[in-house]
Amino acid sequence: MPSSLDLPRKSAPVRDFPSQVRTFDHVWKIEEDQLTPMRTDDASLGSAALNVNKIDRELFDFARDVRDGFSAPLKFIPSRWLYDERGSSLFSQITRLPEYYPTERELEIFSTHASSMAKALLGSNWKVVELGAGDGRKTEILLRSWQRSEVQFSYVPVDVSPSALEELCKRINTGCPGVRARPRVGENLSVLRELSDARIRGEKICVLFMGSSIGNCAWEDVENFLSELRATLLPGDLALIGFDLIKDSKRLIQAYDDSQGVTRDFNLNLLRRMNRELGANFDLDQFRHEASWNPGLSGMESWLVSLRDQMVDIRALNTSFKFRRWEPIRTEISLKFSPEVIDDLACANGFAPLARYEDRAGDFTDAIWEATDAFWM
Ligand code: AVI
Repeated sequence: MPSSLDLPRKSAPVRDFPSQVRTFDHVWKIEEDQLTPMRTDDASLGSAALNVNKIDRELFDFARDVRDGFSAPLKFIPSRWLYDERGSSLFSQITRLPEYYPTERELEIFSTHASSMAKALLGSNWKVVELGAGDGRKTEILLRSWQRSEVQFSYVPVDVSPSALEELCKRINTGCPGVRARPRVGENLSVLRELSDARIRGEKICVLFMGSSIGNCAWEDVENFLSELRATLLPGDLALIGFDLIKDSKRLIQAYDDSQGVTRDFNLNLLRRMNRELGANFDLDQFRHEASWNPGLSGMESWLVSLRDQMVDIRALNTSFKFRRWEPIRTEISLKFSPEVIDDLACANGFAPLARYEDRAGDFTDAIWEATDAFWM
């Protein structure tokens, strides 16, 4: 996500909160008030109040992004909002679809090359920090191999969703006995900054950012994210980043518009979420999922296309938006990378590319970069 940049999240927002705060009336109230931040340090507020605060912030951000995105000439919604609880579960299903190759390919890369990757970590003490931690399928393979290779590390998964982290930690604690996961709830880069500042003498950080989540934004946001990432690290720290490689656009379109319609449901779920959380009245049958390849962007784009002229009310914003017949809303960008661009991104942002691993079909790559000392903000 732009600038403070925490890229789109693959997890559900905070749960277990008092249900009455999840109403559009509440959001509207904080819209009017310009969101006066609540104190989070007041013990007398208790944990329920802290949860309310988090939910307020999340809903406020959602309402603001919808307002801004629907007011733009080409309507868009940032893709982080695709991941409510149902969206996260649909994304999990997507990763198992035959057309959606990236997850299987990255699993193959880790199964084949994790022990070779371990060589870059031997001889130091590491904090392995996973940003936007997923369901742990890939992490488990990687960490188990690094354990076998006798890499010295602790593991810190970071996510905005406590429930997603809980699931992940269960998996790692069972799958990798001996690795103690120390989860941290929060935004990727702010947590990473805290961890980096608090490191003990001699400890190095290895950031994991898998699944090509780095591609879910505009190119300038990729650059912003990488330079901010580098600014949180010290020379000698490492980043292991997954990139989906550029390929035949026909395959890409199938991957983002699968035959079972799971990606369609995933995309349309955004309208369902706006109805539920913001009091909108989208008719899901009046929008169509489309996925297109944009060669000028080197990226896939996902859209929701209006099938007729229609007005939609959004009570949280106390306003209505007009959608013309065939008018698109952009809901996601998934950039695709070439090996040269990946190396250029490293060098331009204060990293030295150390190694790159591809799956046998050449669909996906994981790059290991080292933070260099020649970097100034
Ligand atoms: C999470 N992210 C890397 C996925 C992607 O490929 O851009 C999200 C996704 N959207 C539709 N299918 C998968």
